[in-house]
Order: sequence, then structure tokens, then C-alpha cells
Amino acid sequence: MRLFVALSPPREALAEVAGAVRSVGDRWPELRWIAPELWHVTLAFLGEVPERALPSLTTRLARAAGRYPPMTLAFAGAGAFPSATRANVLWCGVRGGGTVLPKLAASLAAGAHRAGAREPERRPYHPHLTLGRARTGPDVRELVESLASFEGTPWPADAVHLISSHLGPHVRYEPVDAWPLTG
Ligand code: 2AM
Repeated sequence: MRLFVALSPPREALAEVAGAVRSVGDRWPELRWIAPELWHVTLAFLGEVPERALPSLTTRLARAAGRYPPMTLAFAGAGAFPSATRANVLWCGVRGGGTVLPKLAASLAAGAHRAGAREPERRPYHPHLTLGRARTGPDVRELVESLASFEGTPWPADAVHLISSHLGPHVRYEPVDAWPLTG
């Protein structure tokens, strides 16, 4: 199973981002926009995990989630990976949560690794909402600039979701499990 752990922001918060994206127009033909129904904030990408690892994985993820408190987050601004002059990923920023968010992300990845998932990422965790992707690395500075002033309504992040990703012509995400943040 191809798995990842994510926050699933409320529909209203995502609708605000979608509105901001619509307002900047459609002048970036190289960008493939992701449908808002698929938007999520990845906490840990686990990659291929054998189904037999699922019981241990879910126990460890539940334990990690239980150690951290709920947070109030807000979408704000935009940016691109690896850079706005050569963008492969266009994203909306996530504010709030202080140090809890990176610690939670690290705990989930470490727990999943102990259950047999891939090694945790070495690069620092950068919370984001991926809006679009581009293979050709277009310059999206103007687009990032247009979204810079966007500030969404704060929303409660009170649970983490384990999601299975089915690749193909149409990517499909299937919820597997979810645990509340109760620390
Ligand atoms: P994203 O967080 O930038 O959107 C499922 O593929 C999710 O896991 C996507 O949201 C994706 O990117 C995230 N992800 C993180 N690292 C990944 C990787 N190495 N391969 C695929 N997806 C990854």
C-alpha cells in the first residue's frame, strides 16, 4: 500500500484557498492544478508499506498522535519547490502550530519507520498545501506574488489521517484510519 499521513483541513478553509487561486487567473499553462477535493497537508509520506505491517503501523501512529495537542492553523501566502523561478510544486503556506507541527511530523515518520516504512525525510519539515505541479519548472514568481497577501480563516487541526494513495490516470486517495491529537 502506498501510504501517507496528513491533516485534512475543513472544506471551508480549502474553499477559501480555492477562491484565492481562482482569483489569480489561469495564465500558467505548464501548471497542472490539483483538484481541491484532493488537497491535504502531508505530515509524513510513508511510501510503499506491506499490508502485514498495518497493525503495527496503526498502533505506532495512534501513539504518536496521542502525544501532541490539537492546533489552530491557517493557510497563508504561497511558494514553490524547489524555487519560484523553477517550480515543480506550487503550494499554499500553513501558519500556526509553533513547534508542534514539525515534532508531530517527525514522530509520525519515526513511528512508521519502526513499523517498517521508509526512513524519515532528512530535510526539515515544511508544512504546505500542494496546489499544482509542473514538470518543466516554470517561473511562477508572479503567481506566488499574487497569492502573497492571502490569509485564510484559522481552522482546528485536531486529528491525523492515514491515507492510501492509488496512482493512475486519476489519483485517488482512500482514508484508511484517523487518530485524534490528544496530547
Ligand atoms: P505534497 O505533500 O507536496 O503534496 C501523497 O503522494 C502525498 O505525499 C502528496 O501530498 C505528496 O506531496 C506527499 N509526498 C511527500 N514526499 C513524497 C514523495 N517522496 N513521493 C510522493 N509523494 C510525496
